[in-house]
Amino acid sequence: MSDKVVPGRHLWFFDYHTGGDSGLFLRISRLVHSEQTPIQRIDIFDNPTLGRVFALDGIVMTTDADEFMYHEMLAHVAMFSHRNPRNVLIIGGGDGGTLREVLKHPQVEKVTVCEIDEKVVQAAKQHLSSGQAFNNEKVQVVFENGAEYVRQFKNAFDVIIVDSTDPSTSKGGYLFTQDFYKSCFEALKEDGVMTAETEDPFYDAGWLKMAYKRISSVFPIVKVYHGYVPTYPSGFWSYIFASKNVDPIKDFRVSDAKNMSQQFRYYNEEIHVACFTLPNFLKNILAQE
Ligand code: AAT
Repeated sequence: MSDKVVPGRHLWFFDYHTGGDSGLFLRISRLVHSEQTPIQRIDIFDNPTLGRVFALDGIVMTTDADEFMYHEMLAHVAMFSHRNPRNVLIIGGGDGGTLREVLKHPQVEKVTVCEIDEKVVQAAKQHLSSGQAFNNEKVQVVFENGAEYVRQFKNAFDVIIVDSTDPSTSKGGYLFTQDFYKSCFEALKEDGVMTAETEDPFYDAGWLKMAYKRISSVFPIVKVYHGYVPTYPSGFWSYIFASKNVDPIKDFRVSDAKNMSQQFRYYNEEIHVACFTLPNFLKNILAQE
């Protein structure tokens, strides 16, 4: 490649992985929105290959091209494991992607989104297609730290979905504590289920291990599953399913998932089962003390 600056090709975004010695770089073809909020830095820009990119504190949260992979896996593994998910709480997720997926389920009567940063929701409504999910009468939005908010509920929700930033970005750390998981356990009904994003098991295995240990100290059923998200570190993404007595395979509403399958671009009834099959390196991480 020439070392000359080509006009219009000089703006780049660098997302440093934890540790700072590897990462992802993306060309910016158009700057859309940048803002420092009291919580974090929001950047939204366009990339010719990935479409619109949304980043917080310099870390990619979503791109038009692959956000469906992440949001479908976070939402539908929980939603199709629950017998009748009517009342759903999403913690984080201010971009609206998880919300959009949850609202595809006809049983849903109410979805509460508890996002710590009001400015994320405002920017998403204005600049992201996922933000359009907030225009739905079943949705209630609360701007609060999810770890505080969830404490007030006992036996209230069918499904809780934790769509948080990583433990070192903005206030994501609150959503990886044992206290928070305990509050989620209590806020769930007896047949309730939780899913949480737990980062990549390659660069940040420590975070997954920490979340797994802490969730396992609170919930009797805890299962790690995985999916592919190309713009997240390593592309190999982990999630945790947790419940009091619901098993994500035995209790899986397979025919409902099959019937709704045309609405999804990543998730399907085969993936729902296959995603719980873990490679050995990942099993070993979870088995470590
Ligand atoms: N669905 C898009 C992907 C995200 S966004 C995570 C959201 O969680 C952000 O909008 C952030 O403001 C919000 N958040 C962070 N901490 C809290 C908190 N304590 N309470 C409520 N909301 C919070 C996540 C992508 C993760 C993958 C990349 N590492």
